[in-house]
Amino acid sequence: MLKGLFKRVAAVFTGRAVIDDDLLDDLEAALIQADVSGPLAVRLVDELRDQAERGRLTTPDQLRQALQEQVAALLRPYEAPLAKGKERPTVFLILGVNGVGKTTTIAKLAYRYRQMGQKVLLVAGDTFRAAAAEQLRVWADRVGCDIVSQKSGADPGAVTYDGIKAAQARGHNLVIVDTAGRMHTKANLMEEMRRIGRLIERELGRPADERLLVLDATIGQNALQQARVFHDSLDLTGLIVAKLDGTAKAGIVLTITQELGLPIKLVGVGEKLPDLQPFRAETFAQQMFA
Ligand SMILES: Nc1nc2c(ncn2[C@@H]2O[C@H](COP(=O)(O)OP(=O)(O)OP(=O)(O)O)[C@@H](O)[C@H]2O)c(=O)[nH]1
Ligand SMILES: [Mg+2]
Repeated sequence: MLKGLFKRVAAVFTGRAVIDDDLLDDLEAALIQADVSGPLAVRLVDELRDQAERGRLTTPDQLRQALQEQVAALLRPYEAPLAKGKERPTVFLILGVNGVGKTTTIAKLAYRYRQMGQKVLLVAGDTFRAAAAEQLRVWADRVGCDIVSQKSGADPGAVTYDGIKAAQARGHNLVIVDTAGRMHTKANLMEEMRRIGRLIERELGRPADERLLVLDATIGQNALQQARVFHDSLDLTGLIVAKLDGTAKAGIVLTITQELGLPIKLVGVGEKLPDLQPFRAETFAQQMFA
């Protein structure tokens, strides 16, 4: 169980005996500090105030319970399983800005599918950073899966092409394509990503089964803008929120799902291979006050 996801929100309740304006105002401020968007925080607290005025919530404890239920209800539509290609191989394209946790997440994903007995192939599509392919290879060895790479500076499209051809020839169930971290503000890098997306579509006869954006839960509001830009150019199928173990501002999860309508497919909760979990609205809401 993760702790402190909404540390400041949880703290608002300590030592409170009654529901009053002071408590509700502090709650609204704490939600915003936890990166819940302003309009959403206001809406949530207004609903709670309304319930309190009707006498349906009488203690701070009931208020906390009601908030937890609100959050679970808001997030429930955004739970979703990972897709499976209608033909082999299933292909996942993993995207995101620098350092958010893409490569680690890919290793965790590979580990997960290996545990299920699947034949997995990683594509070292980050040809930009010299050590990137090597980092992925170390993970592939640990997980016990295959990898396709080329020398650094190679065309990421060419590596991706090789990877798909290899998987088709050798019967892999799943191909996961790593990509270089890119700033969503750099149009040429986003165009390169779109090109890789088109190449996958051409080779598979369908788009990559998952186009997943990895977000760093610790960076706050900037994640929303990143998600918008990536979604506009690559028609994302979902999000992976990494580093959820290290944040007290998990409100960004609420903000992004409500604003973009994208499901959260997985959450990263640590640096080790098993530290990747399906996103569960109920669990997330419980963790708010853990
Ligand atoms: N605590 C924690 N750390 C994580 C998690 N996921 C990744 N990290 C750490 O974040 C750092 C960056 O991870 P990478 O996987 O290399 O990130 P990347 O997006 O591939 O980075 P670039 O390829 O440089 O763009 C590493 O130190 C990881 O161990 C997580 O869920 N929790
Ligand atoms: Mg990487």
